[in-house]
Amino acid sequence: MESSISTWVREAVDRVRVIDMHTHLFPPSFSSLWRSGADHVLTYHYLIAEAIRAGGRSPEWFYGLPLREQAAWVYEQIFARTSPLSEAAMGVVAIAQAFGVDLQQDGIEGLREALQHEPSEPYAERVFQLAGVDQVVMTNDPLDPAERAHWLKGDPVHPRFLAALRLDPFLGDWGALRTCLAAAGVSVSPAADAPDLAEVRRFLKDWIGRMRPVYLAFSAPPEFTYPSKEASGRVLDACILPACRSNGLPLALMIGVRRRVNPRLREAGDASGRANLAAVERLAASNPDVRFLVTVLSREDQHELVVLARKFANVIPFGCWWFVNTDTLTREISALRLELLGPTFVLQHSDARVLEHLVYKWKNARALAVDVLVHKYTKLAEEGWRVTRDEIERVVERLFRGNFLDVVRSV
Ligand code: RAT
Ligand code: ZN
Repeated sequence: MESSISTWVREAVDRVRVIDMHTHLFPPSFSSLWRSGADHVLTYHYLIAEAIRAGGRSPEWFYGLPLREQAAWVYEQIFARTSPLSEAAMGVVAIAQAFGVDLQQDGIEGLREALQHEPSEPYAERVFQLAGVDQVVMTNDPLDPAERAHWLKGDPVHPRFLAALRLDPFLGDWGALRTCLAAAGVSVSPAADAPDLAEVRRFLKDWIGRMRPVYLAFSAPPEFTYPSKEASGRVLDACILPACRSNGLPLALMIGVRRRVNPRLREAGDASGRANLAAVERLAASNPDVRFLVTVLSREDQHELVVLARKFANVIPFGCWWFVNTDTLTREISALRLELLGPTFVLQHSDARVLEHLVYKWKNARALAVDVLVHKYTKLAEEGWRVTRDEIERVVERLFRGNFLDVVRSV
């Protein structure tokens, strides 16, 4: 029985076509935002933080280099001078292997030759096939001028790329939001009063119509609280939640990020902190008609999130985010979720920033799913349950795609 279970799980996990519910990828038509190729793979911000630790140069020196030299320097620190043992470094090795590059022999030049830097639909297709991914959800910020320009020009969005309307500035400081809105041609007063909130609602309606997102989303610091009398609390209650309701869209919350604790590291300078999950509890309780996809950044919050999800069916935990997307912690978190929720969560998302990330992030997610599911199904068989191939396939399908599709379709 044990060997059939292991074969059935492996085969189901190998075969499943993933829906990746959170990435930072863009389609080839959004050319200025497209990221692929060896130099981008090597200058992933996860690796920049590690290379600067190892290499003893300042962030200012590093960011002063052109992209190719940054990549070569990261390669030198992490791959040439030591073993690439971190999660992100091993990811590069896995990408090289998938593209048939012997990194130890061919080095950075071998990787540059095998991976394509320019936007290209056939190349995107090849990477999606290599990773076994069907569709990815982007992170779409209507307040980012570069991104806005692509949408306003009406650049076509390839069907493999789904949109998600990302609203971080709407939950931040009202003054900063005013400045961003003004740059987008929307004028609101310092008061954040009823007419201002009506303007924000109009802006969201406009962008939901243009992007056709599958969900609305924001990331928040550990201090995120609900309800709140601050302008951000009013924006949430009077604009974002009503937009979710009227468009039948879920809201994704990513909580626990402390932005730029080391600003010199730029994108690599964010850290994590413990979230206030009582706020999520109040949000879920006061808005039973909205579904919340929730992920938390600190390891310490994972158990509390799962317990909360047991109490509120409109809370759906998703993925192992950023600093908890590691070999060790993804297994711990996914087993914990299965133990307390059954297969009613979204197993993983990639957070890919560079196209080829899909390859190693989903390879890792598949490996973790095999380990955790073989263990659980073996135990289930020992308890006397006649495990079938069919039920394994259905659970794998739910964890890698079906649960997410149910959330975005059924609200
Ligand atoms: O994982 C990351 O790359 C982070 O920089 C963030 O993008 C995070 O995932 C986010 O979406 O805020
Ligand atoms: Zn992200």
